[in-house]
Amino acid sequence: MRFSKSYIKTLKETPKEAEIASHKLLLRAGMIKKLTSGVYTYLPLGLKALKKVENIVRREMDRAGAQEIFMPVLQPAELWKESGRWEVMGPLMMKLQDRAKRDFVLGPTHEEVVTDVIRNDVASYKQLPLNLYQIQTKFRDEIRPRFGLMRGREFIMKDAYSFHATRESLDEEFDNMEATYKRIFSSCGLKFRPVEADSGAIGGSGSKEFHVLADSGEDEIIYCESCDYAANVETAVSKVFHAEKEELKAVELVDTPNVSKIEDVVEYLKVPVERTVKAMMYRDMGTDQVYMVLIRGDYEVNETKLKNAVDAIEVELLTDEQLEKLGLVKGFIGPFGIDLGDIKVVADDTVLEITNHTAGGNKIDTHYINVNYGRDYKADIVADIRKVRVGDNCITGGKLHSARGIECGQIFKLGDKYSKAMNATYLDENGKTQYMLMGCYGIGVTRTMAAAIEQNNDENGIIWPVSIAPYIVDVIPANIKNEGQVSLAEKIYNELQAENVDVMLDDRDEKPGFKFKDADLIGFPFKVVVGKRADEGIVEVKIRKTGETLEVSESEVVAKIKELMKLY
Ligand code: 9G3
Repeated sequence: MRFSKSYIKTLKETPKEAEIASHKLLLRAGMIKKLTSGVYTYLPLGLKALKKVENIVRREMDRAGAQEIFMPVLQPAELWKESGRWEVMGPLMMKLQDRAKRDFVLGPTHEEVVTDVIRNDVASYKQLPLNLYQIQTKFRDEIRPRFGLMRGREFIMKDAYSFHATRESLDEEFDNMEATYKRIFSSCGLKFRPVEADSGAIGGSGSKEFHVLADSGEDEIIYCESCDYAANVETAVSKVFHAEKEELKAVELVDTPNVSKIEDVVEYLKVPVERTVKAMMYRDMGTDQVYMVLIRGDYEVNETKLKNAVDAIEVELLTDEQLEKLGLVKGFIGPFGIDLGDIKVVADDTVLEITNHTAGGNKIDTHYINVNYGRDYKADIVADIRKVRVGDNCITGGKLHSARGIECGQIFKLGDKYSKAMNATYLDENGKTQYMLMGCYGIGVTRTMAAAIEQNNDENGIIWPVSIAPYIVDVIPANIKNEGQVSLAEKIYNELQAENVDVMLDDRDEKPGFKFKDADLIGFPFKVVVGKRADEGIVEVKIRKTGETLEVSESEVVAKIKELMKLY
């Protein structure tokens, strides 16, 4: 491509609304242009990189035995009513009506559509297993679209859906997709980690996320320094050390004037924090059920685990006035010596291991000591609802660390959630009607492209991995008025094109420095500068990632570039 002919508008200034590197650089390099909040146009350079990511995904999904289809964006509401998700997804769904006032949704995901496709076609176990995928635009009306392509309202996802007659077959495909995702993210030149994840609203059991590691990542990943355990903090678990068991003592109400924070209770009552229990008051936002959540004083409640324990879509802490209305004394709430009414108690499972623990006295400036679970109170629900802490021990013993991650992929075992709701059945080998088992597998293609920039940039701009760079080489004649330089540059440009190397020729009538800055901003992996030594047949090959400059004779340039392409 000739630069002088291409539609590339680089920006000197960073648009003020851009906060993270990829958002700034995609705009400055002229790769995307915002249409409206969370909605972007992909300009030629941006689209070329996007297509490279898509084609890596496509190549590996085909290789994994999945078959590509293309499903509609426009989905009838009936399907979502059948699956029971029409009402519960809230304002995140982009809904619209057609001329006959029929309800539709712009697809945020395609479980309902693909299950509808299959249930009318697959009738026998002989047709299973099946893995269908698409690379398609999705719509989700995010409250706060931000970070450019990282969290848009219209974005491109590869979403795949597999159908199985047995659990073993589903487990096999889940592992096949995990291996495939590793190949995809490696081929994109990304540093990533697969982590245990929460199945969330999608339901089903067993899910893994693939995080591209970057400080700007929205997610916190917990990982063990000595084994390969890694999990999203939402589901991560760790080893717990309990205070040693004591003889049960009698409960006692003690005055603790103005002592409510855990560290003050520990100080005032001279008890180890492992022998304290705090009560947090939560509300299920769907059912309004109030929960008294009990957890050891040195841990924090993990709201994702709590939601799963009480089967809520969303939970939130009660406000001060809601506490008052319930007659609860903020800072001194506890499970003992109180009429709970229809408040349900949820206890983190560590609470059951503590003998003679403290608890709120349910009266201002008081606490109970020597409270014992079982003897003095019971919980309605007992579960691990704690947030692991950096420095905790992994269940295998090693220390747990944390890193920031950008979730670029997620794979799920759905089970029969959708096939049951939508009656997708098949006849098994005994002629018996069975529900299919499903898996689903997503990759945020546009998000992955942005994540690649988060991981590969410096103060001059983007540093594209060769595999997804819009162009691999930028051939730059240093002086456009110098016949010799221009014709050698053209010669090298044509040779690289003949070798199917994506090459840009910067034939603009601009100073070399101007062209170098553009080349570094856009992030071409290599520059070939045809300058002063052109008449000796010597050109410079500059490597964007390392800043290295190699003197190469013109006859060696193509071979050198092809050799370097294997390394970056
Ligand atoms: C919705 C809306 C937003 C959503 C969903 C549904 C996320 C929804 C989860 C998934 C699960 C998998 C197939 C590919 C891999 C991910 N946000 N999810 O189901 F209606 Cl508005 O999308 N889907």
